[in-house]
Amino acid sequence: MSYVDKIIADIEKKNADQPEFLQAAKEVLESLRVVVDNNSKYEDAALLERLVEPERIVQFRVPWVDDSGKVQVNRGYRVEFNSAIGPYKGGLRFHPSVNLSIIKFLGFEQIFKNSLTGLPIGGGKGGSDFDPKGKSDLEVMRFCQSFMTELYRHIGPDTDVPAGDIGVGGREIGFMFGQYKRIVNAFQGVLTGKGLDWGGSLARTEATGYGLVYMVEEYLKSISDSFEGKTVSVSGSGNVAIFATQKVQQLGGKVVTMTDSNGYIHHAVGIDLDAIKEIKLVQRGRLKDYAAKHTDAVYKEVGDGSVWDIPVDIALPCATQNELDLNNAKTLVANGVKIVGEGANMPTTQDGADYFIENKITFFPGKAANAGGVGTSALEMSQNSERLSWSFEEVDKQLNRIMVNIFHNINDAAKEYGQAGNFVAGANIAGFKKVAQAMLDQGII
Ligand code: NDP
Ligand code: 2IT
Repeated sequence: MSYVDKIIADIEKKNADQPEFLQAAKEVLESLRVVVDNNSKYEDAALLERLVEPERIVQFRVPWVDDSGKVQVNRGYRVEFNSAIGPYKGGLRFHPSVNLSIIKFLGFEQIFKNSLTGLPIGGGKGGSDFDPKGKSDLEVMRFCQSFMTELYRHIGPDTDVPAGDIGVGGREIGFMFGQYKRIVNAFQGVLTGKGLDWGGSLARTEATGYGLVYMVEEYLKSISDSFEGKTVSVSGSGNVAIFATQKVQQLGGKVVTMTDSNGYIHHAVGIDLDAIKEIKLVQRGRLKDYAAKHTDAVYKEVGDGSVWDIPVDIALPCATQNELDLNNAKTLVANGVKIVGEGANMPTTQDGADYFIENKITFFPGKAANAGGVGTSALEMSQNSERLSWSFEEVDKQLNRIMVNIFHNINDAAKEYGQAGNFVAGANIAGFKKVAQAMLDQGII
């Protein structure tokens, strides 16, 4: 049995109840066959056994009081997966679906993503099954304060630096930062995605969506093409989706779809992004409200077809894991899609991703394509360390450079290992090699 097969059998046995973690880990391990199966130094050091086991998992109770005076209890998590190349870094997700499998898959992906940024950040992820939807600001604040009252002892600016993810934006980061500061009595860069007046970085809000589009743009440039005139579908209507749409529009493309957990809109003349921002960022409302105001847009409830039925040149899934399956992939390909770029983490199922690659669709996996968010978080950490803030143009330029570099690194790695054009293999191999070498350098830890 090969080294990789042995590890896959092992993780399947030990984590049988964690389908998302197994999906993410198996994808990476499959890519690593060409690296580890013919070089015994990895097996000799039990490198893969260590890589798939988090350095530390924290799970805790989060009690809080709702507006009616009733005590509520949620579950909190932080998975500190790998610190070989820097402090643990990765977002916090607040969504009712959150469980250990989801946090472990996200933490595992984060190791390789953070490595690809070229910046010194390890991999971690956390969150809670708390649902911010329908909660008052004060309920969200009480939850965030309680969450941080436990989390604070596990994190620190040189130890573990959380940020946002689904359900965690500027409001939640503010409440958590305030509570951390109050407990430790120090103003530290312990979270990223902070407000611009208290240690946040310009362009962090835009970074994930912009970065995704910068990567696709660099690829288009490499084939002497551009976004000009391209039709694009985007899923989600949160942070990543909104700023991916904004950058596509700036570059001359037309985004025709967005989704939320209730349904999707198809607006053939192009999405009115100001209206989306008003509904989603100000009113915290639903996409259905968009269709009410734009009578030429079509709104469909979940279950009534799919956003991926709409013919486009480029598809950018930016909502959540496993939102694009094999059937969706077949429809997109049949309708002529040329490029798929993952703004979300693992939005494409394994068979869907395989189908794109087999059909020579240019497919950018999330761990490469959405790395601009965490990359800019690392730039926020640098600014906090030097107690300075850089201009929007400076941060945006560095973000662009990070994404361009990732594109070329994953492209080169895919070629070096005989899989030209397979950016899943390229991202997994390039991300792994740096972390693996750091782990080898640091001994059996
Ligand atoms: P937001 O909470 O801002 O937005 C999430 C969007 O996705 C919303 O439109 C939401 O709809 C939709 N969504 C979430 N969960 C589901 C679900 N289970 N089914 C259907 N729709 C869903 O999150 P972000 O934009 O920050 O994150 C989106 C994706 O990007 C995630 O995969 C995240 O891990 C990834 N990512 C985020 C980064 C960041 O910097 N924020 C960085 C890198 C990756 P609704 O409002 O109805 O729930
Ligand atoms: O998935 C991700 O990369 C994020 N949610 C951002 C993490 C971060 O630390 O900025």
